[in-house]
Amino acid sequence: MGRLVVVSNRVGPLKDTGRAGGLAVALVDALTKTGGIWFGWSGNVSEEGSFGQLQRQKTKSVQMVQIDMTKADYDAFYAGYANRTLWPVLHYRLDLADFDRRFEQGYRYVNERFATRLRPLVEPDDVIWVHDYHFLTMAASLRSMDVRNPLAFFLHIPFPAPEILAALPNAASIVRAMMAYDLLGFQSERDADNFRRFAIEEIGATDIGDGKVRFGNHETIARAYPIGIDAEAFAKFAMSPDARRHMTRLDKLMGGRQQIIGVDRIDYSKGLPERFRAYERLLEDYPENRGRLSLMQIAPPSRAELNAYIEIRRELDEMTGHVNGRFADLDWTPIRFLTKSFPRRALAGIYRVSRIGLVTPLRDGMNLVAKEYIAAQRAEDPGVLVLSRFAGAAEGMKEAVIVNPHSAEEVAAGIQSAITMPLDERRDRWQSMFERLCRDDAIAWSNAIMKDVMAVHR
Ligand code: ADQ
Repeated sequence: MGRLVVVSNRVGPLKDTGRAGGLAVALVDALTKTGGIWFGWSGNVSEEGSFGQLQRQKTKSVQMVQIDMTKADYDAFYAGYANRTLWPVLHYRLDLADFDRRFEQGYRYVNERFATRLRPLVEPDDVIWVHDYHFLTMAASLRSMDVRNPLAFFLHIPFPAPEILAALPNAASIVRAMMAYDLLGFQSERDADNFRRFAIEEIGATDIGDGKVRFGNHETIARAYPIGIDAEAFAKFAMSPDARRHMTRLDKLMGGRQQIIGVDRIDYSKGLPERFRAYERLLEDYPENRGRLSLMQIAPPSRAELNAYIEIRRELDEMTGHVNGRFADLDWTPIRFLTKSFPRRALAGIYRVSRIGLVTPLRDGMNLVAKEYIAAQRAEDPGVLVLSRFAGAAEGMKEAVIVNPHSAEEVAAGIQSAITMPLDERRDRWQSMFERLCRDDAIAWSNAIMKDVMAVHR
């Protein structure tokens, strides 16, 4: 295999800043192995937009190349089609989707423009690996520019059931464009299956078995490649001095009480209001937890310019006030709601002192917090993960306490079973999950995709 060319909406960081997610780490590792380019949007809006200078930054074998967007591109492509149309539809939220025709035009245009700027950078032996819902139609653009290289794609978010996707205007045309990739990677078997079903039922592709579909005379692999984390590195983070400092501070604050931890970007897919309601239900149905078990929710704001996000934020502030007003005592605050970011080592320490990891999205591609929580636990006295059945992570973490996030009763009962779970059982469940996380880590994930795209392209 030649160099790797990674395309994603945002690029980098190349160095472990302590803030980089597992994804950046996995990609940097894959990139440094072969050398290559990481191409994407600079995050800046300018008058020249994608017609401006390429912004290059090079470290040893990896080059970051970024371009701007115009304000019009940003509105239609990013704030529009990506975040107001695709994000809700792919998370099964047709009620929140905005089907503005100009968004789709802007989206296709930016995919085409990015392909045009990428084209001259590509060498004949390169493998191109495109990421996420921002660039579903990029392969079709690249192929029309006579790019012959292997083309892989990974979707980080869910791929919905065909019955849902069919509501998206021109869904069939978008999926036809996706078939230009040689490999389409999804987070879960369910997602891969949804994609193949749509391709077969709605655009007349043929199922040729082994997770492959044929459209025209082109074969595409459409399989699940569940993303992993660097579990061993994260486990080490949890023992770092920075982690210890946060643990000591929290231990003091908790004074022998126990804590549930939630960590999510503020987003309607994460089921945060439902989670707060479930915690309130826990205090109602299992009053022995009053004064003994608090919920710490860390939720940095994201996409704060969108109305749907402003509303959740307001709702969560209100609910925190309501639950605390109802149950707080002199020396006990039931919910602590923090809307800031933490360095990853600090976060690892916070996971480690928390007896329960509460991950209850209504829909989630994978959910890396679930994996990080397990990686950060103490082997001798691990906490328990309470996990939504609608997170991709649930397919590979069957030893978690699996719950339906829509049911406050079920989540409350799940938390209660976690809090009363005997040490032996906690250890057994944790051990199986941790071993699997170490084996199916971020590197294994990118290797599997690279291996398969090379094979199918040949
Ligand atoms: P996200 O929707 O962002 O990712 P997730 O997988 O949970 O969701 O990843 C969030 C990352 O941000 C985690 O690594 C977490 O530690 C970090 N993070 C969150 N809050 C933080 C805070 N306050 N401080 C510091 N770090 C914080 C998308 C999909 C997911 C999929 C990933 C990767 O929506 O389903 O798992 O991509 O493919």
